[in-house]
Amino acid sequence: MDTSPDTSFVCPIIIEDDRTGLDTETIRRALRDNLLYIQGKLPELASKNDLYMALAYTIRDRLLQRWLTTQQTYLKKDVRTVCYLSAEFLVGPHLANNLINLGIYEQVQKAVSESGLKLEELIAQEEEPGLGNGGLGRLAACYLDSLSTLEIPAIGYGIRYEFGIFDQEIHDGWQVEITDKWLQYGNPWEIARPESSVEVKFGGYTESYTDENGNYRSHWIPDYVVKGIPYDTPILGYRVNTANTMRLWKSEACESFDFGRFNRGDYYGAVDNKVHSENISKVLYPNDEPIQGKELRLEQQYFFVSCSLQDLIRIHLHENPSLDNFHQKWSVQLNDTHPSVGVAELMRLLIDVHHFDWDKAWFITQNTFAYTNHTLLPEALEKWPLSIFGRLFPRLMEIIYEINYRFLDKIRIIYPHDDGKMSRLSIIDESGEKYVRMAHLACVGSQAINGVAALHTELLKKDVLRDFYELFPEKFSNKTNGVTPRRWIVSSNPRLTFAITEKIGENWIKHLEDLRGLENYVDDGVFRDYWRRIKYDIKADLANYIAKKVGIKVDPSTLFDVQVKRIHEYKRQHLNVLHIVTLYHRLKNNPNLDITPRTFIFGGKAAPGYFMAKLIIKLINSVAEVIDNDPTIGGRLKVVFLPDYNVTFGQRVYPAADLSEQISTAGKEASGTGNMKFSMNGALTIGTLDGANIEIREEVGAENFFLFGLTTEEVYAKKAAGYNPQEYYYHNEELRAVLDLIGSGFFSRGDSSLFRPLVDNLIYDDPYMLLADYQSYIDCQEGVGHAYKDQEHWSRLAILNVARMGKFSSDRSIREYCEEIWRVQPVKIELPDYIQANA
Ligand code: 475
Repeated sequence: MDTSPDTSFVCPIIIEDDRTGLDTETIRRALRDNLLYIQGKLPELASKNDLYMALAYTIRDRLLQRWLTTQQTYLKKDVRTVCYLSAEFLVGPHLANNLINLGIYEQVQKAVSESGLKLEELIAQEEEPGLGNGGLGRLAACYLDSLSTLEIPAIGYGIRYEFGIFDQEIHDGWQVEITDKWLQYGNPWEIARPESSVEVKFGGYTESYTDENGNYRSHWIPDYVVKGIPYDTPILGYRVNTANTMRLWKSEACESFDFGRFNRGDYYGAVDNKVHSENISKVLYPNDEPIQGKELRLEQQYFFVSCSLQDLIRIHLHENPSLDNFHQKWSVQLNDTHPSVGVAELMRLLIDVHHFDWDKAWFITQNTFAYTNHTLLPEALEKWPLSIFGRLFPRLMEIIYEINYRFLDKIRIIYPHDDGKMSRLSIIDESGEKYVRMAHLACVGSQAINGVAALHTELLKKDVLRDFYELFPEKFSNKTNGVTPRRWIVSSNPRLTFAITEKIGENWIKHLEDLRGLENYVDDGVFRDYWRRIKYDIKADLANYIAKKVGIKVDPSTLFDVQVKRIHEYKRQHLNVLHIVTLYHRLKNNPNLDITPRTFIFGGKAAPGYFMAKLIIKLINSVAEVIDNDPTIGGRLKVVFLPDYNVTFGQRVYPAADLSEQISTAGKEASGTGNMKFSMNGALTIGTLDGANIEIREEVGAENFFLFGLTTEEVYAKKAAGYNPQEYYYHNEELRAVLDLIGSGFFSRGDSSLFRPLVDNLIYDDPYMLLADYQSYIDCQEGVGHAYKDQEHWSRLAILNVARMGKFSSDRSIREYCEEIWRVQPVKIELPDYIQANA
C-alpha cells in the first residue's frame, strides 16, 4: 500500500460552509449532519453521548483548517520548533476549551439550545483523558495551551495510555482503584496516523564492526521490535489560528502473529509478542513522586522517546539535506528525567543510523536538550538498575558508558585526585548495586537545567544538583511554573470572568498582568458586594454537587476550606486533619465556643501501593463520619472527602474555595500549581514558605497571605540538631489530646489499632515535621477564622489576590522558556480566505 502523499492529485479544495462556518445556523446544521453521518444516529434515538460526540466532531471540523494551515506554515517557513517530551499530559476535557479558544461559546450555546439541549450538559459528557498523575502532567498541558496561544511552533510528545490514572471510589472510607476506560466510547479529538509509524528496538545484543572508513562501530541486534503509532490531537491557542499538535504514541506488535510458534502447536505463545508489545502503552503508572523501578515503566519511557526522536529526524530530513543543523531547528525539553534516555537515544540515532562521528553527534545532542527538574524528594530521583537497563538497551548502555567515560575524564582535570567528586558526579551509581542515574544523564546531555520555582531552583543548586551547579553554573536557571487562565479562570469560572471583564475589558485573558486593574475597585462597596454574591452562588453550586455525589449537606455561607492534590505525607493532609480534630475537641469541651463555621473539603488520589497515603484518606473519611453526624456540632464543622479528584472536578472546586491549603513541609514542594489556581479564583492562601507559595506571597503582599510554619533553613537546622517530635507531644497538651483521640479509636469505632501507624509515625519519627509546625498552624488558622468574620475585609483581600496573580499565567512561564532556553520566535498563522476567522 502506498501511504505517501500523491502529488498528482490536483483538486482545489472548496471547503463547505458546514465544516467551517462559525455562525449559529451553520453550527446547528453541522451538528445535525454529524449526528446522522458520523454517529449514525437519528435525532430521536440519540443519547446525550451521541449528541456530545456530534458536537465534538462539529468543533473538530472547525479546528482542522487551522491545524493543517499551522503545520503547512511551519514547513514552508522552516521554523525553529519546541518539542516538549513528557510521559504525561493531563489535558482535561477539550470541548469547552476549544469553544472558548475559537470564540464561539455563545453561538454554540444558542445552536444547541435551539435544538432543545443544554450545552453544559453536553460538555459534562466528555470523559477526561487522565493521562497524568498530577502536577507534572497538568503543567505540560498548561504549557501546550500557552505555546499555541503565544503562536510558538511546538509539538508535545507523549504516550497514548489506553488506561489513564485510575478512577477513585471510596468504600467504607478506603480508596478503591477502578480502571479508567477513557477510550471506551471513542475519542473524537484525535486522529490516528498509522502511515507515520516507527519501529523501536528492545533487548538483544550488539556486534562491533569496522566501517568502510576504518571506524570502529557498533550494531544493535534486538530481541524484538515494537511499532509506535502516532495519534494526533490539535491544541488550539486562544483567539489565534495556531493549532499545535500533541502527538501520543500507541504501541503495537510489528507482526501480530508468530506462525512459527503456531505451527509448532504453541497457540498462546504465538500471540506473546503481540501481547507484550501492546502492553507498553497500556497503562499509566499511578505513582506520583516516588518511582518504582518497574521494567515496563522503563520500556514505556524508551518507547515514546525513541518514537519521538525518530519522528523529529524524519520531519527534519524532509526539509533539510542533513542532520548537521538539527539543534538549530529543534529544542527538546525533557519534562523531568522520564524522557532523559533521549540523550543516549539521539546519540545512537546520529551515530549508528546517520553515521555521525562522536564529537559532532555529542555537540548536536548537547545543544538540543534542556532539562526541567520537578522534585526535591531524594527517593523520587530516578535511577535504573544497570542489570535491567543493559538487558533492555544494550546499545544505549555502551553509549552511556562512553558519555560517562568522556565526562569523567574532563572532571578529572578540573578536580584532580577528588574521587568523592568523581563518584558523586558519575552517571553510574556504583555505591552498591549499579544504577544509571537519570538526572545525571539529563544534566550532562543538556544545554540548560531549570527548577520550577525560585526556592526550588536554589535548593537544586545548593543540594540535589550541587556538584553539577559547581561545574556548569551557566546552565542553571529558574522558570517559575504558571497555569493557563483560559482553563483555570475563563472556562472554570464564567461568573468571575464576567465580573472582571465588565470592569477591565478582556485583555487580561491573554495578558494576565492586566488583572492589576481590579485594584481600582477594592474600595467600591457595590463591586465587593457583587463579588460576594458571585462567590456565594458558586459555593451553592458546589454544595448541590456535594449533596448529589456524597449525600452530605453543606452550607454555602460557611468558610470553604479546601485541600485538593495528590495525597502525600509531605503535602501534610494529616496536618489539616489535626486542625479539624483540634476544633472538634474544643467544641466538645466548650459547646458554646464561638468559632467561624467551616466546611473542610478534601480531594486527591493516593498511589495504590502507598500505605500511609491510603491511611490518611481513611482518616479523613473517619473523622468526617464522626463530625458530620455529631448533633452537638450543629453544622459548625463539616468534613467532606470528594472521591475521584481530577481536572474536571478541579474546575468546579477552585472557584468555590475561600481558603486554599498549601501546607507542605518547607523545602519539599518544588512549586505547586494548585496554589496558583485557587488564588486566581479569589481564595486566600494558608501556607508555608515552600515552592511557589513564596512568590505568590511576594506578589499578593504579606498582609494577604496566612503564613505559618518553619522555613526551609529552620527545617534543615532542626533535623541537623536531632529533631525529636516527642518533645512537642509531651509539651503541648492540646496536641497530645488530639493525637490521643485519634489513636484511641474514637474515630474508628473503637479500633485503636487502625490509626496507630499514623499516630506513632508522628510521635516517634515525623519526617515531615507536622508536630513542629502544629501550633503555628493552629494559631494561623485562628487568624483565618477571625478574618473571615469581617466579610468586607475578606472580600478586599480576595479581590487583591486575584488582581495580583498576573505573574502566574503559564504565558509568562512560556515566554521565559522561549527567550532564555529555547530561543524560539512566534510565527503568525494566516488562514486561507475561504475560512471564517475566529470571533
Ligand atoms: C511537583 N510527578 C510540584 C509540579 O512542576 C510541581 C514523578 C514521577 C512519576 C510520575 N509523576 C511524577 C512529579 O514528580 C510531580 O508531579 N511533581 C510536581 O511537579 C509541576 O508544581 O511541586 O511536586
